[in-house]
Amino acid sequence: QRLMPRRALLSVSDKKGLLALAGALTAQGVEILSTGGSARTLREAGVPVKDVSDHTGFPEILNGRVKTLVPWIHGGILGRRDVPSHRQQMEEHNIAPIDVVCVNLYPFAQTVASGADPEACIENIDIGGPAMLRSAAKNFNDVTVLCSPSQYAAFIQALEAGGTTLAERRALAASAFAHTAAYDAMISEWFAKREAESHAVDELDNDLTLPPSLTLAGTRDGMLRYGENAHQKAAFYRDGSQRYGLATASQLQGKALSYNNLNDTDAAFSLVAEFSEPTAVIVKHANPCGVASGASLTEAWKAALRCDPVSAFGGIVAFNRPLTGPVAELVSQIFTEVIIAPEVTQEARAILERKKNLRVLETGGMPSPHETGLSIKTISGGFLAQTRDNGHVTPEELKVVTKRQPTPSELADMLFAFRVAKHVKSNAVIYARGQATVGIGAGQMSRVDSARIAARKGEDAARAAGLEEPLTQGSVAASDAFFPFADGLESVIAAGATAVIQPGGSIRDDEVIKAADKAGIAMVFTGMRHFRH
Ligand code: 93A
Repeated sequence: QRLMPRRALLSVSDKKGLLALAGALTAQGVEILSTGGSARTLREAGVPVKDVSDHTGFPEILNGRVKTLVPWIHGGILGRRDVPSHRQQMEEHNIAPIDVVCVNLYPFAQTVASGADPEACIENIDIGGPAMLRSAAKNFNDVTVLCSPSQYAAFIQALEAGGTTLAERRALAASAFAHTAAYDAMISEWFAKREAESHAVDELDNDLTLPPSLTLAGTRDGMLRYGENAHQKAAFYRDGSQRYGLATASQLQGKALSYNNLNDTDAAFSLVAEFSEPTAVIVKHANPCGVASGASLTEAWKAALRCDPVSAFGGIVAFNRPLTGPVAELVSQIFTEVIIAPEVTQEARAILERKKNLRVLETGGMPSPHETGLSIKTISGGFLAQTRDNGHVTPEELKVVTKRQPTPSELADMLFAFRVAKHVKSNAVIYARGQATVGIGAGQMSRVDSARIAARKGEDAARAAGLEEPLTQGSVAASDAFFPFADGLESVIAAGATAVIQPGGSIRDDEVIKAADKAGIAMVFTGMRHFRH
């Protein structure tokens, strides 16, 4: 049984096929109601049309956000013609039945695809259209619903045949619900994507917020897995200030560098860059545990490792010469976190490749230890900035303060040890012999403690090497700052040092010099201090 409509509501964004549809309806004597733009199109084409606002007695408001969301429209669509109470209530409230609803929705997808701003996308979320489609589809018993121009032709044919059948209306209802479901899915996807994006941005921002002054100093090279500890966020910023160094090195292999790796590797490479002879440095917790120069890197490596083989486990190793196969072979005998060198030969690479996790960095050259630069350290509520410690003492600047003059070899070792001291956390006391550290005492609150720890390291190393005499016997000692009392000096004398290098400048220098003379050792003042904290 076909149902001939008496009233139709046309509200379409896509005006395609609209005039043909309206013409067919008009030909059957169907009254046409229409919303703003659709009504205008029809009227301009000479199709008789009644504005929805005239029909409802209620204007389109809120820039069209509320055009059809009124009882005179939804009541007209949803009211059941076969239920007397519905008919009665419709009459009571002056609600005229609407038998055809033809709607196509605001072009949300096209708006998004056009790259429109979010506000425009949101304005293109159709509310009234889907509401009418769903009302009409729900009441398919009495109402025909059209949601796409592709459905018009069949509908026009049905009209000409006396109206739509129930089966046709039910099929159209199914299409309408599928259409609104797909439409909502599109919107929900768009929201979900935006949520995910905004969370990603939030996360990045919350990850690490640096004072703007610091952010300007460098470009963030990406987040590190974490900071010094797993609960700290961290990132590496490069400021482009160095040509050959950690920041410009290429990583040849191994796991990603961690915050502590970077910090330690920087310490190791800055220290090894101090020396012009082939030199090896092993660092743990940003302090060296072995430094040595030699005729070859092999010699240097062996001597550096001898200083503290226990601490060297899991260390950071730096060289100032191309890393060759034989040296790579030696280094791979102990567990190492990072190796950094100006160059890594093909032979060395092949050897190191066996250790999958070992991080190997090639810098392409050595930085100058005299480079200027800024060193920044944060403190609560701000940061401290200073020029980097690029100071160094030449043999001519040394002042011998004892009766005994240092021998040329003592002098060479003292200069070596003082250069190492510059890279050891204060209080630093270093024993060296034959251009190799033999005891390093770092980061103690008392200089005497640093001296004792360094001496003990020399004893341990000797024991590990199967030697009777501690390695500090006959060594030289370097102190990063002056000895405030004679006790520190007495401690290094007790460890077997025959010559001492220190800045001098204590008000008790006389006492300290007297103790040196009494022991018959040589002592030189540098006039330059190398605190490092
Ligand atoms: O802004 S709406 O969500 N609120 C409404 O009340 C409403 N009624 C119809 N969108 C509404 N429409 C939509 O307007 C239709 O779905 C159609 O896409 C469009 C037709 O508007 P016009 O006839 O003014 O071009």
